[in-house]
Amino acid sequence: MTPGKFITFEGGEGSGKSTQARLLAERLRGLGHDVVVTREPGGTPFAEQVRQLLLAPDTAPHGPVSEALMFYAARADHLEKVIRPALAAGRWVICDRFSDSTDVYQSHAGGLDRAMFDMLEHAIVAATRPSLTLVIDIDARLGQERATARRGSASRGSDSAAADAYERRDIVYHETLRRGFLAIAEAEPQRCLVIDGAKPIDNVAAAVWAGVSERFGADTGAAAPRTD
Ligand code: Z5A
Repeated sequence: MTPGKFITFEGGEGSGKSTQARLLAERLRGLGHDVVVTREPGGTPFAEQVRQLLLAPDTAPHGPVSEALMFYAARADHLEKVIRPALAAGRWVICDRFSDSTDVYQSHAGGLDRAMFDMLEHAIVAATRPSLTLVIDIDARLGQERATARRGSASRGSDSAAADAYERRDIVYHETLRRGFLAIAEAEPQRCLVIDGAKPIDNVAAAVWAGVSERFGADTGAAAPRTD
């Protein structure tokens, strides 16, 4: 057991994971906590380079085995250099996607052999499993609409507006992903909490905070609600 708290956000494209990871970190910092916000693939210079390789549309698609090996190579570096040191130092770690994304994208939707996923997870993640996973669930079409709208505004202000290798896949694929995340949450209710991501941002943030407060109780440092 490490003294820190490990929280992951999972869900489909455009579900609002990054927005909610940022808002949760702000709230925890406001209570005086030391919080690391990170993401996968990414979180270290090496893992960010792997991210570029994996998301580049011109070299996609890749087979599920090569994808899984790349995601776990990035994850091994991320765990070693960022996540485990932060948890050992008692910090809160909030990660935008983690192993459940490999389970869903490469195994559930991509056909990666279950034994290979389990082997990689056991060898690389081992005991560093999240204490809480917030699955932000939305209709696949709504997620795609949000991602498309965001790309539209990004194209007016940055150079990263093209759809990546995963975003380019069709709606049936994105619906399969949604079912994959919900299946994990159903199988592991003690770790996972499903949040309705179709609601306005503040409502989703309130549901996230309710889940975090319930899971970590007094460790959040928030005053208990008055009952009088
Ligand atoms: N992948 C994989 O295959 N295997 C793995 O092991 C891992 C990843 C770790 C990169 O992930 C890709 O890698 C991903 C899976 C694969 N592919 N896809 N698709 P990513 O996290 O970088 O990409 P993403 O899922 O597409 O993230 P995203 O598009 O950035 O979505 P998000 O983080 O869930 O949403 P957001 O950025 O917070 O919000 C999107 C927009 O909606 C934005 O304009 C917000 O202002 C808006 N938004 C957010 N919440 C709301 C609400 N509640 N109402 C209205 N509008 C909202």
